[in-house]
Amino acid sequence: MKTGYFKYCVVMWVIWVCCQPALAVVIVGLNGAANTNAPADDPGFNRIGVSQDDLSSVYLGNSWFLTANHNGAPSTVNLDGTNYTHISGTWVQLTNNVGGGIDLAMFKVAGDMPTNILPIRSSSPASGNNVIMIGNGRERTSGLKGWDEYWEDAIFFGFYNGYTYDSTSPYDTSLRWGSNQIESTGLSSNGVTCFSTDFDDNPNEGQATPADSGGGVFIKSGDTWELAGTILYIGEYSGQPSNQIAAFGNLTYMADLSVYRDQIINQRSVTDMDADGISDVEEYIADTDPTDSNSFWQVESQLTLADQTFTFYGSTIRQYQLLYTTNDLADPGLEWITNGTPIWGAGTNTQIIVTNTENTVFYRMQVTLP
Ligand SMILES: [Ca+2]
Ligand SMILES: [Ca+2]
Ligand SMILES: [Ca+2]
Repeated sequence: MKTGYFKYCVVMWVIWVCCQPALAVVIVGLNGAANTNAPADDPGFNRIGVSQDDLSSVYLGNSWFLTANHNGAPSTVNLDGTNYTHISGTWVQLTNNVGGGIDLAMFKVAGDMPTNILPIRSSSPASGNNVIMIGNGRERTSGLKGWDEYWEDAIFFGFYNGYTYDSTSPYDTSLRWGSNQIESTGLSSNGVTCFSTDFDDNPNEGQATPADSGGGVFIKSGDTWELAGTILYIGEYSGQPSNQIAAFGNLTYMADLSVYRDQIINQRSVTDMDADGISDVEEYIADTDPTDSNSFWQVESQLTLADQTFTFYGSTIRQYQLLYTTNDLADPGLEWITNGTPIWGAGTNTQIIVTNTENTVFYRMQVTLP
């Protein structure tokens, strides 16, 4: 068996076993299209993010996502029906115990995110543990098929059996869950500590397919579902047509997140990556660099008898609104009033000039996403 390495990775294959009628309760049809809604005992179906390129990730909390490093940084992520923008510069590759980069990465998005924090498993799972894997992988298109030992279509009984992926371009993908049991633990794949599952002909059994990389693997501990793994690679048979078939006996490799748990939790707690006092989300709104402590938004003002001139670096993709008040700043009824309409930033020396007719007036500048 060889270990395939795919720059995209998982659809969950749903297996129908016709001699077990009880399975009809959980499997909707023969075409593999089921399991696109959360299972009754939901480990976190709505925590799986889908990038603009249909790649998978998991929302950890505090605006941070975890994914496969080989997915690359997304521009947007859809989570539970809402699109969020990746905050440029927040992509962080995780490392092994000697500081080398591994195939896991975290990134942050802007927007009003769910506040609950996803529990991460603290110990390596054991062989036989039940898992639920969820990813936005490629659809399967065939019913159960058989191939001979040369991977030609079998006439009667297959030497290999399984399903073919959707081969249209662009590929169809779906967010889907599948179940499985852990086969092996303590594996090292591309320098990542992994565990694996084996694709068997069982109801709801899942196997990763392209675009599932970065998807989540959950294990229930007591009453709590914990994130235990990140889907990374597929193991195919030697000679198997690469990246086209999910055959029984194929493997899915998942990063064992208990090994990287401290690193993930530390990164998830970061709100101001460059420690310049301006949070990453505020820097995104101001279009400044969240990884450069010398980059943050500030306004200079110049007062003359007639005019006030406010000068600042204004991003050309952000708008700026001056507000003022004649209240005392300690006034509980303090009210900020807009001065004119928002202007677009114009780079260095963006200016707003006002002619003041008040005895006492306070100003405030606001930067907004257009
Ligand atoms: Ca299995
Ligand atoms: Ca900052
Ligand atoms: Ca900064």
